[in-house]
Amino acid sequence: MTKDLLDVLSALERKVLWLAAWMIHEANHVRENVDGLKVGGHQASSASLSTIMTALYFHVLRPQDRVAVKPHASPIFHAIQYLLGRQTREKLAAFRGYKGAQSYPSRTKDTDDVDFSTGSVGLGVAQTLFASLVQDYVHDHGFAGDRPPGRMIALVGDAEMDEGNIFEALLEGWKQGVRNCWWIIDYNRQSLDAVVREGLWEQYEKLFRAFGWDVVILKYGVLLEEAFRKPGGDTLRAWIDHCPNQLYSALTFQGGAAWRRRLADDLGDQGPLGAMLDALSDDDLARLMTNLAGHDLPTLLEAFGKIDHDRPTCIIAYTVKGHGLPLAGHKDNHAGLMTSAQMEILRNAMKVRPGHEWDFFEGLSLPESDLRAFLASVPFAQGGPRRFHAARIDVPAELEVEIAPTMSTQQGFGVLLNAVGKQRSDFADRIVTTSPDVTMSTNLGAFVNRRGLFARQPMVDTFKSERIPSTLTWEFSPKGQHMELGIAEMNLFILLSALGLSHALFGARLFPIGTLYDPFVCRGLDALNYACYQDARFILVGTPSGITLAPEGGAHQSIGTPLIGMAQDGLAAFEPSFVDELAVILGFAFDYIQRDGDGEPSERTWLRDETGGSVYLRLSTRPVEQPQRIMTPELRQGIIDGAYWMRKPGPNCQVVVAYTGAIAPEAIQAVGLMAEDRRDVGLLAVTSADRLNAGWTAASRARERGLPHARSHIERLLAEVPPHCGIVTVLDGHPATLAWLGAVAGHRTRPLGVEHFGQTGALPDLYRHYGIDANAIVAAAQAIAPGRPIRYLKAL
Ligand SMILES: Cc1ncc(C[n+]2csc(CCOP(=O)(O)OP(=O)(O)O)c2C)c(N)n1
Ligand SMILES: [Mg+2]
Repeated sequence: MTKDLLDVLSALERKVLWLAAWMIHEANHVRENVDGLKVGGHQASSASLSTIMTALYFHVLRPQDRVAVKPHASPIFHAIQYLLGRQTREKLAAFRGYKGAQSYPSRTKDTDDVDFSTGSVGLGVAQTLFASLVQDYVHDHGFAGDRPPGRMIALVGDAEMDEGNIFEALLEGWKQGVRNCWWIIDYNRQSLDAVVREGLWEQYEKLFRAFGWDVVILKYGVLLEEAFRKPGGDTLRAWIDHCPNQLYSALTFQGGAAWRRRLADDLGDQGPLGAMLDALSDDDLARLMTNLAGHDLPTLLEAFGKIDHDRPTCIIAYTVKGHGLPLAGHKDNHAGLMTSAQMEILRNAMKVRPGHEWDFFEGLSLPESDLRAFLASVPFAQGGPRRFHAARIDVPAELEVEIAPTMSTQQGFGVLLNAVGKQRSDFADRIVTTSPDVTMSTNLGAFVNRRGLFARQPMVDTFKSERIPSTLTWEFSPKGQHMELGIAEMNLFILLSALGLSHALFGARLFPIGTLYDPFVCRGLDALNYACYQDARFILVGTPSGITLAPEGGAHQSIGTPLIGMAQDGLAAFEPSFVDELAVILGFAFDYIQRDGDGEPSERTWLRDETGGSVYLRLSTRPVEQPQRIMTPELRQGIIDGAYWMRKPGPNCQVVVAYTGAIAPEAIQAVGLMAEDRRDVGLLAVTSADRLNAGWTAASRARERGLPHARSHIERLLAEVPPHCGIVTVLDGHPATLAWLGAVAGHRTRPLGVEHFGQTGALPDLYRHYGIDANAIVAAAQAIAPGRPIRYLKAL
């Protein structure tokens, strides 16, 4: 480590700190008249990582390394990318503004090469662990070419460690033999509200070691270490080691004079130590006492340089929240914002002239040419773009499936994947399945038997080698295609997020499929949201679902998931009734998750289908009689667009029944039961309320913006329905899912569904109890579609 390097890095750290402070200042003070809302500071929170990030990005990192940056360190991240030529001044000046640099690093909204979106604390941390597992997966399968493996690094807030999903990930990482993963804890001993408890680091240390991680504790910088070695230094070390976090923070905020008073009070006249401290000015004393390792470049560089192995490593680095700023150490500094007067003091200290705030080299004492040469040679910024574009993989135009006369969509899913598993193709080889301990019970078993489980080290299935009959072979190898997960659903979604970004992170296209019981989608919802937010691509299968999982019991019912499917951005939700529909949808999904166009919405559906996204399939274990029919191109298109007429309404139609999913037999039966008393009854099969609704909303918006001919799929379908006709909608889920159909063309509508939760029972009892059986559909039809009494109801 040369002095030149240290000089350049400390100059850059100053610059980064200044740029971050200035961008937040601009966001607040310059633009505060726009809406009167202050956007908060986070100056302090980002400053505590300024030194660590300077060391990493300008010296330690390589292009193949990937980093999840603590959300509030976003300004530091953007400032660094700016200096590396990957961020524009305009975006920095518009920090937190419309189309400006984002408040939290965002893969999709930022343009400066964010590896993982963060913001919901805890998720980015776990994502690095799963990304390192995925890195191993793609290397072992030969999908990564000759690209060297990188280190997956999380910059973690100390209070962020409260999030339970981090510990779930740790346990999973231990099981899977995680490596090439660093978690650097920004140990500033402050959260949002307060100062953290004493001795937290010891708990972290024990915990990480218990999970097989190396732990490196970086506490003091070279100035303090040097002082400790001088006569009386032991006393100083003992004092600072025992100094409570709150007091340390308060003194840091107060500065040199306060340190001097306190040390004198606590230590009295300590001979050589007193002389050493007396010799220092107030500023130098403050600098000494806050010389923590997380702000000491030599200590950081040495520590990072020493990690020459691939073992997972936790680095606990002591830092100061608000380092280098007048907010340093104050317990209320999280949202704190420097005043204009304080900014002027910082400006003077940084030697930045008004009007030159964004200039790269303003105020730095090193020659500009040296700094330019250094920036041009930063290892992290060598080579081309770090975000890869993996080629599209051909997927079969049609998925083969043998449909039994009666079967469930979940069974159909198993049969379809089994057939894919038999194929010898690049497509089939790139499927990777995963499930949180419900592999068997979600019908992934046949695929797993064919393709095996993934682990870097082969592991035999002892039951198999002992010749004990079992339906499932649980054999691990580096070529296996199923990633076993423990029950934690958060881990499922974070793994799907990592697998689903493999094309961009590692240049290796995968087709990730994750299965879980539908109600537990809610358990991992925030992770699912973040996976979609960062545009990870995967297929999620929620099965079984609704109250239709009756024998599974009331506690496993899912009601709101169809609404989640509709509302979740980046996720196209489908709920097929029949296996031929599922085959079409799954085939579509394999293509859809690979799309990355940015064109206009389709003029047929008004869906942004070119852009693609992830896919959610809500399936069922209910055996349903399958229709014998030919899959015409028109039917196929209807299934994908979200709906088709199972029975077209005639010109005098009085009632339409619109249904989704496993409840199809009840809808079909109800239509039959009222055929004699209501004319031309229509039956609308809705395979995706989500896509229908999205198309309708987009087409409406297009009309409002001056495209009068814009029509969505559902508008075309309902245009055939006479205005006086009533619509009964029904699904095994919340009735709001389809209730909006009435607003499309102004038809009177009665939405049926499930609003209450938790009753166990056999299917007919439950459907009756919740009012979604044929009888309830007919009764609803009678209520909203005037006409003679429906005989069937009288007969009951
Ligand atoms: C899931 C979630 N809950 C709450 C928040 C609000 N929040 C943002 S930062 C923070 C505390 C941060 O403390 P720490 O991780 O120690 O970072 P520091 O500010 O000290 O750098 C909280 C509670 C959030 N972003 N995400
Ligand atoms: Mg903190």
